Amino acid sequence: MARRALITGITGQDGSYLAEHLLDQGYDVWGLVRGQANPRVARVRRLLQDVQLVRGDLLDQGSLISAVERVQPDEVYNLGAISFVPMSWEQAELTAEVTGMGVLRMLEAIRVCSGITSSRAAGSGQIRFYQASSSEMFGQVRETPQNERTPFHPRSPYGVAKAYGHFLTQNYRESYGMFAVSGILFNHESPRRGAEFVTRKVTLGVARIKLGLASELRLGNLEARRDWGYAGDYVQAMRLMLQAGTPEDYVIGTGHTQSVRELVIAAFEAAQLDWESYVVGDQALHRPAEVDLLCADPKKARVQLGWEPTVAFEELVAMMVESDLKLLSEGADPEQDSSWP
Ligand code: NAP
Ligand code: G4F
Repeated sequence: MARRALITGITGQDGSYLAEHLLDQGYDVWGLVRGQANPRVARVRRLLQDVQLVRGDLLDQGSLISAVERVQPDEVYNLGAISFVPMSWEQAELTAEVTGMGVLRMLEAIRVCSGITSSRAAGSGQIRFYQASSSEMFGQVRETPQNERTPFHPRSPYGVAKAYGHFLTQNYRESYGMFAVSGILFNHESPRRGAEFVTRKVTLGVARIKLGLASELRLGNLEARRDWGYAGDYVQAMRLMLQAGTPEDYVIGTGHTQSVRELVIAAFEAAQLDWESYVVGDQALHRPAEVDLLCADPKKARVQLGWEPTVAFEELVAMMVESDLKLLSEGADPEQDSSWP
């Protein structure tokens, strides 16, 4: 019988790629959707027609229990979150509730539906749980590159909430014997990346300038460095973690790091434009506390899971510029959720 997966965050970048990957692998895929009139649900219905939808919200414990009871999943992928770091300063409490406490609610839904108590540990047919942890937890890094043993020093309410979810996942594994793991994923991007994140903001900005729809691109800190990979590669690592013999956490990244400035140069070059003629520094886009440098050590994932990234930084940036040029040329508005390449 096909394995059954429940994905929270199905309307997001990773949810879409993970759903496609699991469908390819023969899974029955269910997506948790929230809201009374969430416009992103229509996009999922249109582009992921084989995914079944179930209503629920990471803020609502009862809805998660009902969803798990209805779907009867073999695997749960918890990708739902407030994921935009600047928003976590503006709405710190909401971020803690969704990105942090949402993990507790999802784990509790699995525990209750599986009949697991402190005296009755998880059995062999248990639901396997994946938590979307983040390299933001490393924050002000203590060492470079960062691996599974690098201490955390989060620099935003988002990073703090992710650290809570990370340790809680570990705790449910240790307390109840649950197959509960975290993927500590470094930044990963794609043509489906939200327009608020810097890669997509830059590639959309370049496309608008190239097509004569804009004359400048306003950006914050150009010196921050990130380890950027391709989302399509990273969702494969999520599934591999849940197929492993033992539940363990893994760092997922490329092992390379580039600055925002290098991202900008690569994106403008991909459209044969001179970046210095268009990019404008904007102090308002700098963060109260910055994560200056992220660079993964993905050796454990390579050795134990056989996982490797396949798309290099320049290729990723060129792919995103090309996709945004096509979308805008066709008259689509990527700020609206109607389009999803
Ligand atoms: P994304 O595109 O921002 O998607 C976030 C998802 O969370 C959306 O589907 C959103 O659904 C859902 N969500 C928000 N509030 C919710 C709630 N109250 N209940 C249920 N779902 C809710 O994020 P992404 O880039 O795909 O990332 C997926 C996960 O990986 C996130 O947890 C993120 O923090 C984490 N992560 C991402 C990266 C990266 O570089 N992309 C790196 C490390 C970790 P709505 O349509 O309902 O708003
Ligand atoms: O693209 P970003 O907004 O991503 P950030 O903050 O690294 O977070 C992303 O990756 C995390 C994994 O490490 C995820 F957990 C998280 O959910 C999210 O997906 O910003 C990247 C860098 C920052 O240093 C920021 O200061 O780009 C810099 N930046 C410079 N100008 C800008 C801008 N970021 C944004 N969003 N917009 C700018 O105008």
